[in-house]
Amino acid sequence: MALSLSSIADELYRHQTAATELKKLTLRYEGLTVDDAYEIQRLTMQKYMAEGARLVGWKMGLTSKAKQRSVGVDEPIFGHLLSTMELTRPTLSMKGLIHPRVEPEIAFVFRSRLEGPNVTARDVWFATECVVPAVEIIDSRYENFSFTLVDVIADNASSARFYLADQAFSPYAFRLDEVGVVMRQNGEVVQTGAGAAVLGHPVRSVVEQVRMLTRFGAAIEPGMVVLTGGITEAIYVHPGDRVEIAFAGMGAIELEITE
Ligand code: OOG
Ligand code: MG
Repeated sequence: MALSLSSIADELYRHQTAATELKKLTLRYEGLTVDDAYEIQRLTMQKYMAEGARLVGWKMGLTSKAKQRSVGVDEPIFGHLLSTMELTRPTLSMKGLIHPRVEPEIAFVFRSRLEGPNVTARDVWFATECVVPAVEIIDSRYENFSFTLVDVIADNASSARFYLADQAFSPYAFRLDEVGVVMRQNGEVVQTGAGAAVLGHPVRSVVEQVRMLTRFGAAIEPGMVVLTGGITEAIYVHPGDRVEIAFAGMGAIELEITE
């Protein structure tokens, strides 16, 4: 089995780097488990790291009911965030992407390590340096953006790019569950939501992240970022689009989509 997981990781890596779609793994390989899928994810990410990418954090996904419903998967998942995925300016090039979608998120940045099965919200606050409005660009490598739980985990939870706003905030500055988000595409309101969409409160997503990482022998390390999960449904974007995401009291991100 070890051999075939690594050949599946090779296949995903090829599709991720070439930006080409593939057929769901679960249609082609029988009996893949969630643990297998996380192992495929880890093996795939190791290939990027062997080429110089750094692990800069983690992302939670499918933490909101809207997102779970839209993809037909009813439990949270996590993925790796690599230095090569981070945008340093709010401009998204379609190069290297298949059918990208954009979603608003709250990011946490940590100053101390978090690990263990029994981490509480209190531990998370104590370890948090700041919170930052963020946008994630997801780009499932599966045909039609359609997958099962096992498929999406293997594909690093659809991670493609992410961007953190310039302004960071004290974790105590706002009730993050009550932060409202308005997403506009070319001036038109396309999604609205509030932080509470993320497991009731984004801090719960970090608690869940640590719990899941602990199961796989990993942790949140000092300096890492965690994306807590889409606050609204993700929207498809195309070259020439301007996406504005306003976070009440925390400013806005204006993302420009180019060829
Ligand atoms: C899976 C990734 C979901 C989120 O924030 O919920 C995600 C997908 O929908 O492709 O990143
Ligand atoms: Mg996301």
